[in-house]
Amino acid sequence: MASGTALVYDDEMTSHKLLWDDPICNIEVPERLSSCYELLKHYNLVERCVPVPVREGTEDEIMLVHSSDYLDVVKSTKKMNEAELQKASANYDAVYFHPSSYRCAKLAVGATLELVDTVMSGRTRNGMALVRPPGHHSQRNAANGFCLFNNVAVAAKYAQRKYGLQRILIADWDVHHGQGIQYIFDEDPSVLYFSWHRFEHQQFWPSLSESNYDAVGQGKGKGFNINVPWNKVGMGNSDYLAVFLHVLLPIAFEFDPELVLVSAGYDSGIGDPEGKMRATPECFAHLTHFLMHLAKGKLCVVLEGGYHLRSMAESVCMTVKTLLGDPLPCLSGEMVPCLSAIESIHNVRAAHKPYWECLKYEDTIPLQYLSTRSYQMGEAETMQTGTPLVNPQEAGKINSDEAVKTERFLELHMKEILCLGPPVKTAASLAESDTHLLPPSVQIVKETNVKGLKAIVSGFDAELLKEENNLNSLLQMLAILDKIMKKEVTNGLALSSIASRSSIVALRHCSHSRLQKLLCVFIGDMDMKIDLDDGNILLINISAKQPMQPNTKYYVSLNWKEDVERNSFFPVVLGFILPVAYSYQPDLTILVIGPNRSLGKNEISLLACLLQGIAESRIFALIQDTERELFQDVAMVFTGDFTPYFGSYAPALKENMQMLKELKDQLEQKWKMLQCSVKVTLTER
Ligand code: Q9C
Ligand code: ZN
Repeated sequence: MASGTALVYDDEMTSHKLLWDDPICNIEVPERLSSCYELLKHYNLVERCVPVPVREGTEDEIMLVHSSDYLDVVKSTKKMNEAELQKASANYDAVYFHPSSYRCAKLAVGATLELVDTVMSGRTRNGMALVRPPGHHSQRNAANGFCLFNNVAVAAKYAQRKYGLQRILIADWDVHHGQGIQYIFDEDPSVLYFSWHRFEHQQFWPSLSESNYDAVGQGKGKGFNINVPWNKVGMGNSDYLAVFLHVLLPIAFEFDPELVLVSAGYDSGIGDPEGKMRATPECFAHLTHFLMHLAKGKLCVVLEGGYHLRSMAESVCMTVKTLLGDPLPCLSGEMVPCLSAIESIHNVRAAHKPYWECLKYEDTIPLQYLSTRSYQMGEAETMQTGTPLVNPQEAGKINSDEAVKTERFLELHMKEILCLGPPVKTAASLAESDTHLLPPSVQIVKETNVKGLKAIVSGFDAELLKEENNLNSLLQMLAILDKIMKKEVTNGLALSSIASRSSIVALRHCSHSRLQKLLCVFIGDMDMKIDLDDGNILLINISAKQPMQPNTKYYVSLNWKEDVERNSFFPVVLGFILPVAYSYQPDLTILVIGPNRSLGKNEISLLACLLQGIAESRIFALIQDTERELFQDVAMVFTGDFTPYFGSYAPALKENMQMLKELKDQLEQKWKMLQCSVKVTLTER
């Protein structure tokens, strides 16, 4: 399996710059590139990547997307004087040319194609290209919004041609709509294009009606264009997360891409003067982490916008760190999406319902009228959206203050969230004869000097300690948990002949230590009850049996059975388990694979992978000892040696979807990340 992260960069792309005064274009500066690279060096991330040299994209490659007439126009600018450059620039919206623009634009295309080649050939698993000028606004016959050639669109066409790919996902997290990409693939069902963008009911640049949620693609491409309009500024981590969990990821897993390209603009990050959003750098770690689980990990991240130098550079570093497999910082802030974001999500899901199985049981209608009305009415909604970053009256004078404020915020914030991964990622315990099951990087734990086991156990399961075997495996399990809690390792796993009973010991042990909150996802039959009233433990039990207790905020039982080649568990993980887990914000996750597991390998690896996004990636898996193959799979997932394929999307039974919906309805006021639709009642006008 491919490993390693490519970094494609060349400082020659800093030679493209604005030569005259232009208040619109003056933010697209060479330092955008150099400051990202400098910070990557500062965090020692450059040396951990595989360096990939850039090259020029050829004319033929550029013409996969652009007309030869347009190519000639851009080419002609290399010999122009300043007056001619200005005149050529004025033919387009928000564009400047420099004598080196043509060369840099060709390098930006070539850098992106080199990244695709290293990932598609398996020389690296994933990678990032730091390029300028950006690409996603440029069109077949036009430069637009600082973009000359459409780097990512050319890369998609190139990957289709060279590697015969049938399905490519382009995820565009830049704060602007990449209308250029939308136009190029509008009728093409082989490229799924997703973009969220500041829209403000079409008031925001480029102010196109085709940026709205109802532009779903055309002809054969219907359903393969996803637009999420942001109708307010100030969107933050929970809003971005909600869109990934409730819109992009379910559709993307159903689409099942063979390659993922990211139009990675960081103007959607905090402090950006264009975006005015609030997502903090670690949010990009989480977005990256999600996308790493599609297409067997084949992920190419390509820089687009980003105009607050520090914010962008920190976010780029978070992206690269995550590509490298480092543990993720917790997503900061209250995990509650705002009403305007939920409205947008609702509308996109409604618009795409005809095209995607995963949205089939939505009973949604678009909220065009409600949305417009509350936009005009304002008050109630504003309260839930939070205070705007900038008071419009003072916007001009505050702008630079705002940049400085963000700078100071980030100085502190990055120190707070910086989690240096321990040198050994994974610890495990198992019998000597079984050590061949584990990848070599796993630390085998044999220590058994844990104090207080008797005290933990004797109160409720004295029988447990009578057998020597039980005692040893319990002690080893607690030693691993201690290592995780002391941050000596990031994650761990253990086999147990009594997984269900051991899990109770693990939960007790952890809640007696300094940890505040534990998430336990238990797959299989639980044979005992535990107290969950204090909120220290949230237990989700997935079992084929009927639940023995009624569902509450901290005890959720999901009656689900599944063990097939294909996978119908995506809506459960993305639409329920992860929203609840992210809302809860645990300090540690315990995944138990107990007796009579009702899920198969595909569903369990999906859970093991995605649960690594929470609790700073701290996770412990306790696995019934009859499940050696699963133990091996989870070990490979935890060390990061392997990105599994989770099986192709299969529709779930209608009654299962109904049950899931009822559960979401029941809990969405308690775990707010579950919200993905606005309930319209007849009493509302
Ligand atoms: N009144 C990228 O982020 N703003 N391009 C134009 C006109 C242009 C952004 C405002 C913003 C272009 C790649
Ligand atoms: Zn942008």
